[in-house]
Amino acid sequence: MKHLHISRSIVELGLGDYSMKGDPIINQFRLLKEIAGIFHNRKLLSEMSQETIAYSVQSWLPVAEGTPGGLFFGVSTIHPGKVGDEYFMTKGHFHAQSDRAEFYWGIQGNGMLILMDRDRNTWAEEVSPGSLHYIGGEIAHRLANTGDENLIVGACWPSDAGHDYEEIAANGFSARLVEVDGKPALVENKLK
Ligand code: S6P
Ligand code: ZN
Repeated sequence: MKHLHISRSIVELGLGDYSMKGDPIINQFRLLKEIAGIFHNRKLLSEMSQETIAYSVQSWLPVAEGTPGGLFFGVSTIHPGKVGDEYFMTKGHFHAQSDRAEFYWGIQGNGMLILMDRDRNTWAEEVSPGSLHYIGGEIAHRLANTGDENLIVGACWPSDAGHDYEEIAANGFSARLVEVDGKPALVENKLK
């Protein structure tokens, strides 16, 4: 950062598919075998190809994780597919600093943002290109792809939010998003 110096940004977004390009980009892939526990029908899942990529996440963390006052940026791509009648989805999490909020926005494809509060009330918002979603603090969030193409979703969240995956890993959401009569529906999920 030199005085009077002009440069390009170090990260660029491909506005077609929103792929992020640049040095500091982190690429993560979640295979079915790594997230098996989130799906209801483990037997069906065990008969599917375990190496299938369920979703990938590109992120740019311009400051160290945990830094107060900074922002992180990410693009999540959830692949189309189902385990039985349950759509491919992300693990889902609360934020570790649980009052930290987040924005999501739909870029490509169709899906649902599944939300759950601390009292385990669960609801969902439809995600499609241009949909914008404010996820308040204390709200667990998860994306599911209900279409037949990739669901691509942008995200921006505070650099000190962190992730708490444990509560969802232990108890799940209180509802599952499944296909009923050809359409997505939330159905009650009993505590394990
Ligand atoms: C981070 C933000 C997203 C998710 C991504 C994958 O706070 O909500 O970048 O990390 O959608 O979901 P998950 O639940 O596997 O982290
Ligand atoms: Zn989050």
